[in-house]
Amino acid sequence: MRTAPTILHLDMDAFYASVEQAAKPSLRGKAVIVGGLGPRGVVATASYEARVFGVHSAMPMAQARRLAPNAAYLVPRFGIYRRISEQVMSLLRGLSPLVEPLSLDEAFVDLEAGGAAWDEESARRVGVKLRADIRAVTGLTGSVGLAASKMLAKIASEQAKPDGLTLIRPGTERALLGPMPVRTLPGVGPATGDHLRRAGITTIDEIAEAGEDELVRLLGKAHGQALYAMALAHDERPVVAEREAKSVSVEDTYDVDIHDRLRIGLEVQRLADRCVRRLRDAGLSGRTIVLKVRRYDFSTLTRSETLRGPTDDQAVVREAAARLLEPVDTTGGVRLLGVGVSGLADYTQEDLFAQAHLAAGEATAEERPEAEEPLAEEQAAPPERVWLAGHDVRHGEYGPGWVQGSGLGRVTVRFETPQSGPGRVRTFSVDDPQLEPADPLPLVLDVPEIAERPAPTGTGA
Ligand code: DCP
Ligand code: MG
Repeated sequence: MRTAPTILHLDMDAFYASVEQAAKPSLRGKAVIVGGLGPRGVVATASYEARVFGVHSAMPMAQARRLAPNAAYLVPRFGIYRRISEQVMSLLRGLSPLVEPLSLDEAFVDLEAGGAAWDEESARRVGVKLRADIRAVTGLTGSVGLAASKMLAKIASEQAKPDGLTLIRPGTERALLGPMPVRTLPGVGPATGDHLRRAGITTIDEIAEAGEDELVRLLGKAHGQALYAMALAHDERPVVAEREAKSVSVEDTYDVDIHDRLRIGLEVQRLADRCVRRLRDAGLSGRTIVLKVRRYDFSTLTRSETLRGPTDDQAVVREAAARLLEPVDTTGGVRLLGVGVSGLADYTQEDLFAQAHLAAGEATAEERPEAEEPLAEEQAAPPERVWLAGHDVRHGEYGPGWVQGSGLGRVTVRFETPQSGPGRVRTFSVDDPQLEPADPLPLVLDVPEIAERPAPTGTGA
């Protein structure tokens, strides 16, 4: 393991919710919950003000509404999240060629590979400047962890949250990890956590004390050994640049919404077959099967299932896709279906034990609420316009604003912009000819030029 804390982990704070607060002045300092607002909706994220009420990612929206009835509930605006993510990732790439994004708001950077840092002091300097640059360019805050390994860098950024920086000095890792709960380690999700607890192991020290043999007995060879090594703070995983999520997917948009459940099932089978052909043509196989369903109201749902091992088997993909479709409510009709197979999941993100014990028949379907912006063609003359809470609009007389809510033929709009003060609300008829959907406004107007690399303030020697 390297001897300097030159692996950086960045994670934006309450990402979707922070974007919404930056865009909508009236929501700053307030409880904001972003996610699927339909009956089966799930929380994507909650602002820190909303977390006080116990609301968190992946919680059913109905439960969130009970816990925080006065919060603002918004549908995600993926377009702007992606744009801001690109700005952040490009700042990271200015630091090093070795940038490994894990999601829209999270990445590892190998600072040593880029020559940006070589010791504790230079690493800290880079981290401090990065946070300031992110703020200047995006208007948002991100937390930074610095350590000598990926695992510790990620734990550090978690500790730094929100809006902070934590550096873990090489040599202090064991003492720091020891008292922490086992769930802190990458690859330990609820299933592994429960399993270890039943064996009397709740802290990382207790993993180390149990010894490798015991861990292997409890969790199997690969995972037992991996977990034991992590408990001793051994983590040699390199930062891998642009780990291209190897995935193949196909989708179809239908001219007329499909209502017939049987037909939907057949379409999913057809897409599964096409997806497998593409997979084989590319010489690939994957472990995660993904089903995408966009309903009549543009609400989009992605469900996935991870298999025990990678597959390019048509029957396996077909069956998994059918299983994923089973619980999906398609009353009202669907306008788009998609099937995909994606490559290996990063083990820092998943529960190793749950995965290992997942037979093809036991799905741990993970649902992510999505409400993607309707495609241009789909926007053409919908019979009745849908005004999604949080989405951008423009009114001929009052200018730019966002949908605060709609129902009973009315839509309420708050007229404010990222640069204005909190604005006022007005109510219109849903078919008011003056009101139209609009593009998101930039959060920062004059984005400063950031030097590609920090000015050298010392020698690399
Ligand atoms: N996300 C999601 N569904 C989840 C988890 C996350 O849609 N189950 C989305 C919304 C988050 C974004 O991904 O804003 C980033 O996820 P994080 O886990 O980093 O959570 P946040 O950035 O929201 O909060 P934190 O400050 O804890 O990082
Ligand atoms: Mg985050």
